[in-house]
Amino acid sequence: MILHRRKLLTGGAGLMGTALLGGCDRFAGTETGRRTLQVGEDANLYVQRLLMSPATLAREFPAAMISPWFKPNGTIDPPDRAYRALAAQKFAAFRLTVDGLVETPLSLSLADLRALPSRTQITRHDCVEGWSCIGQWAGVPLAEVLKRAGLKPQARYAVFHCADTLEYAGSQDGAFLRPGHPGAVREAYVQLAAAEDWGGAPTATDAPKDDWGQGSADSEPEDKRTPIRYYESIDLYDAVNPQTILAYDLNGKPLPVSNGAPLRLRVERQLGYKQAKYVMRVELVGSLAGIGQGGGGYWEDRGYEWYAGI
Ligand SMILES: Nc1nc2c(c(=O)[nH]1)N[C@H]1C(S)=C(S)[C@@H](COP(=O)(O)O)O[C@H]1N2
Ligand SMILES: [Mo]
Repeated sequence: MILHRRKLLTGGAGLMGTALLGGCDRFAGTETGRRTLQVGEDANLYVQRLLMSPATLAREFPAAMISPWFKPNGTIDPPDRAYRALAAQKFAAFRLTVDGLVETPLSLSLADLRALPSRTQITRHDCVEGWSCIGQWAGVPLAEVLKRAGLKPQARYAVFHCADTLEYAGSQDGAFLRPGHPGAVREAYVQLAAAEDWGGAPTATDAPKDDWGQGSADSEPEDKRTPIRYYESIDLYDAVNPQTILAYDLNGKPLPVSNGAPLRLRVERQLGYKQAKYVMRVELVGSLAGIGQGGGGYWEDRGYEWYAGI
């Protein structure tokens, strides 16, 4: 099969926008193992090759094995006013931004996302801190979103920008809210809430709740501090894996706030901290150097592995 470079680069049809996916069995297995996309190589060609080889999938489980309760961890109730204003309106005004190295930047409502092809999977979530839960996730494959945006040839990574502040840059006050490890995020919020008004009381409870519609519609006040919000990234190899989805449902219901409402990443062959919750923006970049401190994620910039394979 001959791939025409120019054809693959034209607009939104750039990624997978052809009938190439059928009848390519003879290429199966030629792309084994992980390989990093090289400088000067075209993201579209790379992605085409990936899609022609069998995907490595995480184990999926029967419905009977779904955990009765999916333990929320890290941020469970973002205190950020902009997020709370969205939650107060049941995320009616939510828009996912897809931008960076794409041909067509997108702004997608929840209805837009639900209208795209969907995938449902029952998988096990493994937190780096030693607990697991099995849940059923439904969402739109990230590949479907990228197909509509169209990758520019220089794209190498998808970066997920989240709504929840974990700390303030260079601020003494930020020390209140600088968790030392993922399991400490919640306690940090509780301490911060006691120290100042965050426009809503973060809770320390694990109780599952139907929490859409809560919060305050107040707009974010002027704040001279620079919030550092949660961020994560994956390479294109994981981005186009069929199990990599932007999930909007957990166990057949819209995601609760505690598990990342209204949209969170599932990248099933990696650890819990890669599963970015409260995703507001997917940015395609050529390098992670300009993201946070360059490690590719909030926890990566604090010493955790970028490739958190399980
Ligand atoms: N935005 C955001 N995403 C996040 C976190 C967070 O604090 N903020 N914590 C991570 C960690 S350490 C884990 S284990 C999972 C927890 O997801 P859950 O709350 O649905 O169990 O979310 C990950 N994604
Ligand atoms: Mo975690």
